[in-house]
Amino acid sequence: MSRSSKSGMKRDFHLPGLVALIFGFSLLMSPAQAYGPLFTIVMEGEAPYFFPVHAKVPTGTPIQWKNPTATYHTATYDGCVAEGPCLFDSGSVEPNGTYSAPSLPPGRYPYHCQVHPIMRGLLTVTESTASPSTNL
Ligand SMILES: [Cu+2]
Repeated sequence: MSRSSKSGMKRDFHLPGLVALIFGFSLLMSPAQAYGPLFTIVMEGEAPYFFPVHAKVPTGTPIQWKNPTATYHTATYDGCVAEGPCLFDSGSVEPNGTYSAPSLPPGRYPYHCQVHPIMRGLLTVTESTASPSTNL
């Protein structure tokens, strides 16, 4: 399993900042909440297939898809197979593999899995700097 996008980490934190950082990372490990530098979307073998199925993140947040299943999946922006620009396409993400999205401007990005068209998700990148949310 490869990890990336740790560029937000710095070593010159004062102690409260360091504690906040560690707390942020522990929240990141929980699938229900994701604060901090990296927003993770989990590929799943059953509905809703992408979790959270509607991810809403502020612009600039690194976004990663993680595949803990035993089969290959993709996270392919719908524009890649329809008319329009192909803003992101993971290609095949192997079991236990990850894919990091390129930085995206604010907007709505419906995407799907090319291997399993039933797998559909929506990524919304907002202009605000509010905390990431899984709410609609
Ligand atoms: Cu799939």
